[in-house]
Amino acid sequence: MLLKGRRFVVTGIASKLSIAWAIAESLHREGAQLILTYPNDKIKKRVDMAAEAFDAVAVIECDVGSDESIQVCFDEIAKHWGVGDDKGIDGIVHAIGFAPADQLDGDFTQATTREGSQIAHDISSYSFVALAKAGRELLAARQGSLLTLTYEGSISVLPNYNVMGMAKASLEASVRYLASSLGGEGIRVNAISAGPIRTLAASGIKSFRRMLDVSEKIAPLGRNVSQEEVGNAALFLLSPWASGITGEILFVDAGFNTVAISEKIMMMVGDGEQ
Ligand code: 0WD
Repeated sequence: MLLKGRRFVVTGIASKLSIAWAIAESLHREGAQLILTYPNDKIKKRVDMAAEAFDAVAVIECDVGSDESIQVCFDEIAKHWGVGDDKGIDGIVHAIGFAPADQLDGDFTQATTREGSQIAHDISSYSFVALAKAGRELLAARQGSLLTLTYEGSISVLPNYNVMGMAKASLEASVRYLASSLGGEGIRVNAISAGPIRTLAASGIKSFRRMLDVSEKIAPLGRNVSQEEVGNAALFLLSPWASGITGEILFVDAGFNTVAISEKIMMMVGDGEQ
């Protein structure tokens, strides 16, 4: 019960496979209270299921593409956790990413458009800053922290990840700027760079299955990571055990990012023998 009595807002649950579902599960296991958000009525049912499973305090609409929706959501959060001597929240989880499907299919130079790029950056990157703005006062009241999810595509090229690589690079920069901006108020800001995991968002990336196969061959652990492993790392970063950590991008990817060329890769390209 590491987080008994602590309060977290979790965004980005779209199904039981969502990374946010596993994060909520980890937080709940350790006794945390949760408020879950959903972007629209289509997703609400699934978030209601999570709310039941994790005994959530409330389920609130929050479309991060709209400042008005974010404001209404945080007004609602404040009704639960913004009153009394112990007011405040201990953490906000941002597990949101989106780019139009045509942006994630084919040659980067050809596929990327101005509109696609704007949408990807708005929903996948700026929205983290928007949540930080909206939650600032409540987070400061309890020295809370912000956590987002990023991917290796921000620093290295992966097929079809395209404009999402740009958006994730921007998101990671925002982690550092937010950490600097909010550190004086005791608010920590971190990210987990997760290895590839089969979820709804991932299925929008062309050839994602093949990427899963290849990445498990390259990763030092010889496998991909699970939602639960990301959930447990999130639990650590959101907990008092990580009180000295901010502005950090923590890789939870079975070591994939540490490899440039390994013996295994040389074997794979038929170059095993000297
Ligand atoms: O391999 C993976 N699955 C990885 C995912 C590896 C590394 C990082 N990530 C990241 C994603 O980029 C994302 O930032 O983890 C985060 C969570 O993604 P997920 O768990 O893989 O995907 P999913 O279960 O689909 O949840 C993402 C959700 C949306 O799902 P859909 O499938 O409906 O697009 O983000 C939410 C929505 O619930 N979302 C929004 N929430 C509020 N407002 C909005 C929005 N405008 N748009 C999407």
